[in-house]
Amino acid sequence: MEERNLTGVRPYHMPAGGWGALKATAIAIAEQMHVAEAPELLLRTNKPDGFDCPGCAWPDKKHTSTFQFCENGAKAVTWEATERRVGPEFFARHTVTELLGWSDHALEDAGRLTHPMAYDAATDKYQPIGWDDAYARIAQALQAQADPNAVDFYTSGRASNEAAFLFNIFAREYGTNNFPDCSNMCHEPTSVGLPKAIGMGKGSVSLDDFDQCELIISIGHNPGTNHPRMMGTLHDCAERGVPIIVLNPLRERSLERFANPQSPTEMLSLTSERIASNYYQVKVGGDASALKGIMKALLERDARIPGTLDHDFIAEHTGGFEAFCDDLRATPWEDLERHSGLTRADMETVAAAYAKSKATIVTYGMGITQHSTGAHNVQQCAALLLMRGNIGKPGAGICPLRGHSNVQGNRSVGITELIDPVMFDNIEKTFGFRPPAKPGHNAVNTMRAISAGETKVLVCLGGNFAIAMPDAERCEAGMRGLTLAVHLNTKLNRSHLLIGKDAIVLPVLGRTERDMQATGPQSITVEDSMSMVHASRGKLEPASEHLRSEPAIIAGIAHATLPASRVPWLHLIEDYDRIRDLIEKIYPDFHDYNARIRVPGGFRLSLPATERIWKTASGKAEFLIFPGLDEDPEFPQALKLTTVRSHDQYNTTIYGMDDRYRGVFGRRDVLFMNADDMQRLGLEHGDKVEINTALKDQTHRRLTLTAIRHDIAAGSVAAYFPEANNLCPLDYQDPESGIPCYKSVPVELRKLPLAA
Ligand SMILES: Nc1nc2c(c(=O)[nH]1)N[C@H]1C(S)=C(S)[C@@H](COP(=O)(O)OP(=O)(O)OC[C@H]3O[C@@H](n4cnc5c(=O)[nH]c(N)nc54)[C@H](O)[C@@H]3O)O[C@H]1N2
Ligand SMILES: Nc1nc2c(c(=O)[nH]1)N[C@H]1C(S)=C(S)[C@@H](COP(=O)(O)OP(=O)(O)OC[C@H]3O[C@@H](n4cnc5c(=O)[nH]c(N)nc54)[C@H](O)[C@@H]3O)O[C@H]1N2
Ligand SMILES: [Mo]
Repeated sequence: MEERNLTGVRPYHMPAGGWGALKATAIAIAEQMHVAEAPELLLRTNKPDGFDCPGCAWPDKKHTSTFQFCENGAKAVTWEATERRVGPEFFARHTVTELLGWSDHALEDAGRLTHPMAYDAATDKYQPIGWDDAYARIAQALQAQADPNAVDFYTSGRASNEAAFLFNIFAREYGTNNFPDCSNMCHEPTSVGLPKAIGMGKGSVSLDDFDQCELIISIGHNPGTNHPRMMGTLHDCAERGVPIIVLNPLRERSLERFANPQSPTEMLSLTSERIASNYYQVKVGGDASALKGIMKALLERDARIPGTLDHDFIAEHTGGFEAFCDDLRATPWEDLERHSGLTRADMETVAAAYAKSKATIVTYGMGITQHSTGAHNVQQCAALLLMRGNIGKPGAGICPLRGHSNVQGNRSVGITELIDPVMFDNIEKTFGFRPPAKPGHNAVNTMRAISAGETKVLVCLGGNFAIAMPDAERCEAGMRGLTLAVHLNTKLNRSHLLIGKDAIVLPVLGRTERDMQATGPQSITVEDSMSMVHASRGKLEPASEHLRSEPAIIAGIAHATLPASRVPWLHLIEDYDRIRDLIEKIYPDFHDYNARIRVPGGFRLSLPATERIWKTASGKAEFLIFPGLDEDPEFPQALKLTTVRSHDQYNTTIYGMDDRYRGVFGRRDVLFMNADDMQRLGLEHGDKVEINTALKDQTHRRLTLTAIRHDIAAGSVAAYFPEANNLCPLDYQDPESGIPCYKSVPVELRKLPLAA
């Protein structure tokens, strides 16, 4: 049949990267700022005396590399350094109701926030407010709460260590452990699942390990878009002949072929490097089965070829191996094939490649974590590595790809809703108060409490909480019940417009900007995906003279709210070294903090598993069994919806409407589908479909999109986040880690007439 010609949908056959990426960077710069200023700005990214790129948490070698070209890093930087401004005149022109009709792209594209603004119900507009008045209004609302647990403190992962630490101490002194954060939607399964397996909730590899590895297994991440600087590393490994095995339901172009914009030869000769040696299109939600199949094949191989498994390592360093093997043996191949979508031969091929490699890295992203089995999935990755002793040796290990550029650091300085007795003891010793004994809310529990009317005040250190969360309609209704929402942000977003009784938006300095305090310009510090902590210093003139730094705003609110506080808030922000001295007292791993961040490249936090010290209950690394194979045993026939990022977005920030490498241009209203599934359901390329969640929980969730044929595993469909968040149920989460299942929602489709 003749293929329908669809506007803005055409296949992309070029390698990722290359001149296309260079052109896209030039356009991004030209749209947002004076082209003459851009090179200087971009050259300061990720330099020892420059600022940390807000784009992603991938590290830089010794943080001293020459300029690393990165299209999406440039977008993140120029989006912040834009010349457009959203000030009092802007708000005078637009009511909140009118702004609610704008797209997410249009809201942020309007420019940088310049003044503190407070909502005025009479005019339905945000009106300017002075900083002290804003602090007083917030303090009054906080002091009015009979129960401090009626307040929630949300952190998005761009905040610096200094800001996150002050936020932590402020909220705990105020009297709550309610710390929802973006990590609850991102790598919580790593933070919760990995410690039980290897005694720490962070990655074990460093960049040097990538120089020495013999095999990379890459699962559920899209680095060409989300960690573009990682492409340079993968490209180098591929060039060295290292096999790269990919498990991903979508054929992501950058994982197939990549032209390195860093390489003059490739750029001039229009050549590129193959990235994946083997690409397996696992079903959405099929990773645990695929990993179990690979491990089962490995076990069977070990019976034939002794030495396949590292029995010495297993005996000396691990527990639970026998029971783990019994489970693998008892799991039939047919089940593993059906649930993973891979054949037994595929899984045996991966096992054979793995058995050949003396040093293997498993690297993964949201395709592994955002599932009802997220923590188990992470543990299966760890088990695969443990079978051949691939943790705690050069060239090997586990490499979770963190999201926001400092999401890992926020956790290291205490952003957690859980009770941490050591931290609480140190807080008591240092500040003379003890945080409350009751655990607080994570992100999902916060949204539940908001929609139940139990949370009255929400204070957000960055981010776009209500839009990033599942169940958009429920979140919106909940936000409208708040007494007060406070948002510290660089740009206007939809969460600011979901107003209850009162709302205050406070404009913050970005990473790129100079942060001047009483003792002079300040540096902040961040931690990358590989636990390296280093300083970041912005140099640009701030977007407005009214901006304040995140630490200064938190200190201002704390000072106003807690007049009898034992913390010298205003003294601390005069010189951020003073904040770091306190961080070191609460978290001894940061010892000699101020001295060590002054060394170019910074320092690495301790990672016991890298030295084969296992901080688990048993003192050994543990093989943990994943019971059962299906995430949603109730819905074996349903299609599984996964929600993904386009190439032109940063989470809820939509830079533009293209998704170049997936061949989608100028639109985001598509549902990626497998050709056989379309045929089975009587759908044609370009048909409109109504998507309904198959979960039976009394809520009718639906969305209309255009179905397009795409190279995606059978039984799996994909749509863009955040448009599809309405289809993700808030209560559908991993029981272990609490993460919402953004990457595996059972859905049913209904064909609509084209005119619908
Ligand atoms: N430019 C840019 N950079 C970013 C971000 C951004 O939005 N834009 N976001 C930042 C943040 S906060 C994060 S957390 C990271 C996110 O980085 P990624 O983890 O790369 O994020 P996603 O786009 O959500 O999707 C990841 C990949 O998972 C695959 N996938 C989907 N479902 C499954 C599954 O069930 N199994 C497997 N194996 N794969 C699956 C998808 O096909 C896709 O290739 O990136 C960070 N960096
Ligand atoms: N369906 C679905 N939903 C998802 C996901 C998914 O894959 N699928 N991914 C989840 C993940 S991994 C994450 S991390 C969350 C993201 O959730 P969030 O972190 O809450 O959201 P962002 O979109 O990153 O936040 C964007 C806002 O950050 C502000 N901002 C930017 N830079 C700064 C800064 O330096 N300081 C301050 N204070 N503000 C700043 C801007 O005002 C901008 O509007 O979304 C989650 N939601
Ligand atoms: Mo994330």
